[in-house]
Amino acid sequence: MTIKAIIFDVDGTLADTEDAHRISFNKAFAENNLDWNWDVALYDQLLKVTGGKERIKYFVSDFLKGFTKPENFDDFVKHLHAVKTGHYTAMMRAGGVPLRPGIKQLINDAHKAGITLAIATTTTPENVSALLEVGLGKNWADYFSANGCGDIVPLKKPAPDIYNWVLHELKFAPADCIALEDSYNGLRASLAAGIKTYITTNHYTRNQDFAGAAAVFDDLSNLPAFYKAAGLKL
Ligand code: XBP
Ligand code: MG
Repeated sequence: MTIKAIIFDVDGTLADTEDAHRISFNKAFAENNLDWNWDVALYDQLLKVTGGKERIKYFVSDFLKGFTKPENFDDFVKHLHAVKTGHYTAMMRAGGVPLRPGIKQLINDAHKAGITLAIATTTTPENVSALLEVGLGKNWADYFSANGCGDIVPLKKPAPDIYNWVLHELKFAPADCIALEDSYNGLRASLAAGIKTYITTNHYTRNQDFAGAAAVFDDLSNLPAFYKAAGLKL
């Protein structure tokens, strides 16, 4: 099969961003006089739910005892998440998180070879721009033919919605594409969309279940090994 497109997950795949997210959530909680603190061990559990707003609701429902939800709970969560996103994008713009090993080279090699590139993520569009403006430069969007982020689909990963949205945008069949992911939720989503998927792990996802993945790598520091496994002639 000739690969026509590579679809990239963002958090944990393009860059190891989850602790920057975690720190940004904690800043937003403190600023709103909430004594909530998501340490690494708790955040590892909360990552079971994708999407920042959904994750806050999961925390309130399944981890908090005795918290009285404010009346307009949805607006309360949206506000917390907007404050969090402000902190996260500021961290990214301050050069907070570099792209993971091999990612920039892969994007350049594939783009030069005429392979279509796309993004499929549950994170917020502002977060993608802030990360990639630093990682790939201000014209970062020129590399990508589709940028599937956050709330544009009804269901976030592990649902396949964001990958199906990207396939529709690209007008490619699943068999024309490969996906690059970091997590169980991400893999479930891309496989449910019928897309052959390669995994690069990180400290949050390394012990997750990657059954069904085409291959699992620690990272892409050995690009030739990835190109060989994926059948990419770059
Ligand atoms: C990972 C996520 C996101 C981030 C937080 O997305 O699940 O929710 O943890 O970002 P990806 P938001 O699909 O790129 O791995 O607060 O913007 O959701
Ligand atoms: Mg991810």
